[in-house]
Amino acid sequence: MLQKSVVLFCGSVLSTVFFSLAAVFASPYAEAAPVQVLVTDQQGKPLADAVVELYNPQSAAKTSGVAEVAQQDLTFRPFVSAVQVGSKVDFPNQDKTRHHVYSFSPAKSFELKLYAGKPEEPLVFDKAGVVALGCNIHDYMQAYIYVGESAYLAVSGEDGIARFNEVPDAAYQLKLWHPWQDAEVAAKQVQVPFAALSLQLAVTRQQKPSRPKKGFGNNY
Ligand SMILES: [Cu+2]
Repeated sequence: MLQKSVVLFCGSVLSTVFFSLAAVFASPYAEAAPVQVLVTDQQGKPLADAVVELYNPQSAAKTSGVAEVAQQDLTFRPFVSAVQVGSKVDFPNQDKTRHHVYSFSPAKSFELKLYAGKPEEPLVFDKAGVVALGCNIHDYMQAYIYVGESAYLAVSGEDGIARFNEVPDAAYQLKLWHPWQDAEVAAKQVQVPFAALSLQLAVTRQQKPSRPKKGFGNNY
């Protein structure tokens, strides 16, 4: 009888220890939830291709991933991507033609001669900043890679919404960037979770770069 109560006692102590350990390992965040941010232009119209970064010191400690900027139909896809510092980016050429991808941006200066079906090693983006991509063979080809410090980065879709799968509850600096923005935007302090967040950004809209129509003097 005595033995049994000792065992029970030990069991409850053990489970208390495990629960406390779980709480320690889960720290500093208790909860994480999906987060959505709506980005609109100065007329209130949804703005696609806007990068939203949620930064705090913990967010920078996460591991980085792999991203892809393909060349397809003589166009970079996607037009805007966002990756964390230290991420690898692949540049697969899905066209039959050759591309010569380059960037002169201080965050990453490089050039890649890409042939169809011949994969190159992915490049590591190890400096925060915006990397503007071009192609030496097709002048109109343009794309951007936003290299952020945080693991929490999202690019808005055609509906203007930047979607994050899971962001731990905490205070963040929200950074907003768009290739067509009229001016740099100051970072803004936000607290996650939030019910709804809508941001307005003044841009000068342009045509998204894509393969020129036939009959305009091109012979690709
Ligand atoms: Cu090209």
